Amino acid sequence: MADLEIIGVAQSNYVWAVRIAATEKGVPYKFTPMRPNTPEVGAIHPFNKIPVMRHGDFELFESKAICTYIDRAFDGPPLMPAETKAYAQAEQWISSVNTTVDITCVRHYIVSYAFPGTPDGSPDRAKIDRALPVMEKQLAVLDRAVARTGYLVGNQATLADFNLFPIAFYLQRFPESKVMMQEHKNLTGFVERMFARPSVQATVPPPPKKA
Ligand SMILES: N[C@@H](CCC(=O)N[C@@H](CS)C(=O)NCC(=O)O)C(=O)O
Repeated sequence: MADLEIIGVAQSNYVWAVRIAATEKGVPYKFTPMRPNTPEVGAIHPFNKIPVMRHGDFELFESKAICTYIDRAFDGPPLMPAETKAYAQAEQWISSVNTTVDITCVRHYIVSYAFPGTPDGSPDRAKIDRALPVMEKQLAVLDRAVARTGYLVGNQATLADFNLFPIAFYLQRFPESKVMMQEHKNLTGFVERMFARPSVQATVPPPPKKA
């Protein structure tokens, strides 16, 4: 069978999560750097987003679906808990992070620094300021969620943690979120613990190229 191919931009939190998942599973893969909104990505993803995946003649889009495929198609340590309630809790956190935390922390806040779309390229202050109070609440929730065991579910890392980690990592890079992260010691500890994992060390994205 052909190698797994993961396609996207290394710095994307979702691409990083998928690469961590493949590495945790012990699955070798070819990484093909490719931006969203390109014909190559659009040929796989109907909304032209990254990551996308190819395995032989099988193609897939959406990070969670890709991670699930990797978990089920290959031998290796399970990425999701076996027990039903813990499995559902991992699903719960993936869904919630992707539909709530990612929107505020990445799409509204980080993107307003990294790709502001302002006439002079300066950060989109209005959008950042609107995101901050919502982020405060979300980070407090996440801090409480990892307080007991250091992981979102159970006492070992699951896909829920691989999915959250890139977002929490990037939040340490921007001014207001860096301070917020420092105020949430459980979440900071989570980032440190995850960052030390070989799967994360093997997939740390290079700094983004200057435009
Ligand atoms: N729900 C999707 C989200 C994918 C997504 O939003 N990817 C971003 C990069 S992190 C993207 O492709 N953005 C380009 C765009 O929306 O035009 C997933 O989990 O894969």
